[in-house]
Amino acid sequence: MEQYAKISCTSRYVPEKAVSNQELSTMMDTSDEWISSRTGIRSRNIVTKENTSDLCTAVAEKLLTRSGRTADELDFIIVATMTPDFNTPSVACFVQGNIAATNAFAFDISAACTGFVYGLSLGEKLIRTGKKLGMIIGGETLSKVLDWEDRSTAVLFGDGAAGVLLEACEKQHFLKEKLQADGQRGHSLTSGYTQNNNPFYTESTEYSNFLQMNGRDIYDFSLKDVTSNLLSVVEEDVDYLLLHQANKRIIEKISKKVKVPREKFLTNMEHNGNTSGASIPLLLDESVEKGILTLGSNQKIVLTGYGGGLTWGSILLTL
Ligand code: B82
Repeated sequence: MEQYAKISCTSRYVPEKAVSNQELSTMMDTSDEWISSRTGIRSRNIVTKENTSDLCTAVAEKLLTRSGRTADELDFIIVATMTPDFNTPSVACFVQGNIAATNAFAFDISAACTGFVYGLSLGEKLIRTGKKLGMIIGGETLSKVLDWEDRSTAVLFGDGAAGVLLEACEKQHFLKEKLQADGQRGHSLTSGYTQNNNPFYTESTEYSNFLQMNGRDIYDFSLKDVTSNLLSVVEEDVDYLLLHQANKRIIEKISKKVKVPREKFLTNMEHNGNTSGASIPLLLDESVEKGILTLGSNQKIVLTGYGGGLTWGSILLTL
């Protein structure tokens, strides 16, 4: 019998310290009015101690507690992140070790704000081809890659992690998807350049280690390429759309372009800021907690990620 995948549990973990726009305005030349009118962000949570693997481990532990599953039942752990603790080991391996998921293989996905959507798509294929249970987690500590002297980027991002359990079932929940990338435009959003310091190397640093973005270019990308991607999967009877939470203006514009009412687009950038790979699963778990979304309800939703790479993609699924 054919085997399908479904999301059977969600969870999230954000660090304790909330930083308001007001607090940021005491540290740099900015204001609540400037940030909130352009982005819809009022507050974000920032780590004071934890790294990405700590946030993701908390998410994984919650997923196990909530679902009643045990770590040894897991076949795989996928973490979407652009801010791993190390380049190696992966964050997913830290999580695997921390929860002792001894039967799971584990790896990270590097697809910036699209990472969770890429990871969920891949996880679904793993289940369709025989695996029974996996975790897809998006987790970031973007605060460590921000230039805290640059008011144009430092105010936009936040830290956090969230994820889902993906399990085998008999009904098809994943209905459509379209994943895309354009490496030729990759330099419009970069982070974490590593300078080569080997004794033979003669080039000097060309790129910043900090997160840098060309706002205008990626804004135009989100309105043009992401809109057409979303149009290729969206259906008339879709209940809710969960887009990457970069900026409320992007969501308002895309809503008009795809002619889907703004109320169907869920948002939470107001209190989380832009959490890159964590933004979509954070929105998913918060919406489940609020009762807007219910697992097992058959609600039809679209998840759309877009960001560095450039990468973008949408999945249409039922809960
Ligand atoms: S912005 O360039 O300052 N701008 C658009 C002209 C103001 C509305 C800006 C700001 Br502020 C915040 C975010 C963006 C943006 O376009 N972000 C993204 C676009 C595509 C993919 C990812 C992102 C992201 O920020 O994660 C623009």
